[in-house]
Amino acid sequence: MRAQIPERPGSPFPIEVAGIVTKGFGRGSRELGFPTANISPTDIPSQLDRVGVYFGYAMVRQEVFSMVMSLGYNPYYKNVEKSLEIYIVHEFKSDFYGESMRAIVCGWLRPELDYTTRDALIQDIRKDVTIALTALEQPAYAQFKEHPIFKR
Ligand code: ADP
Ligand code: RBF
Ligand code: MG
Repeated sequence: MRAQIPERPGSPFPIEVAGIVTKGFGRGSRELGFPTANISPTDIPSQLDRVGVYFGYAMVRQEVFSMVMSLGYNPYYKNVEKSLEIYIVHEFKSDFYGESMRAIVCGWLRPELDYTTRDALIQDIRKDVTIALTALEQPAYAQFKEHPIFKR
């Protein structure tokens, strides 16, 4: 089910995302233990035409962190509207709703899946984080932490 992560990012990556962090249903932190910073569906770049789970880097408050991203309809929750949500691998002391976020999407992890239990979804997100952090250690991916969109 999970695709092999290529040694270096290939087309269409890297893809830039930028927007203001908006409110969602509040389930990420409350139900899953993975808060996700959502951006408005209108800020979803057209190159991101495939729903699923991705990884890369995201910047908030001038600092760049590793991230995993979910794009789509969260089949486990049967959302009607498409969402783009980023879990940043960092413990923040406060929320950052209304603040700007920029990201570089470096690669694809897997399709969005439905699950029989919430625990199974949580386990898969944990695995996504581990795989993402390993991939981002490779120089071909790590270089995007210094991407020009984070300097503007
Ligand atoms: P919502 O449905 O409103 O997006 P979440 O439960 O997903 O609610 O929480 C997301 C919010 O939590 C983000 O908008 C951000 O302000 C905050 N937050 C705190 N820590 C993180 C983190 N590590 N990654 C992403 N968002 C975080
Ligand atoms: N939701 C799903 O319904 N199916 C998934 O496969 C799925 N994968 C996710 C992977 C990651 C890395 C993250 C951060 C979220 C994922 N979600 C998935 C979205 C999750 O349901 C959503 O973040 C919460 O509902 C809070 O909005
Ligand atoms: Mg969220």
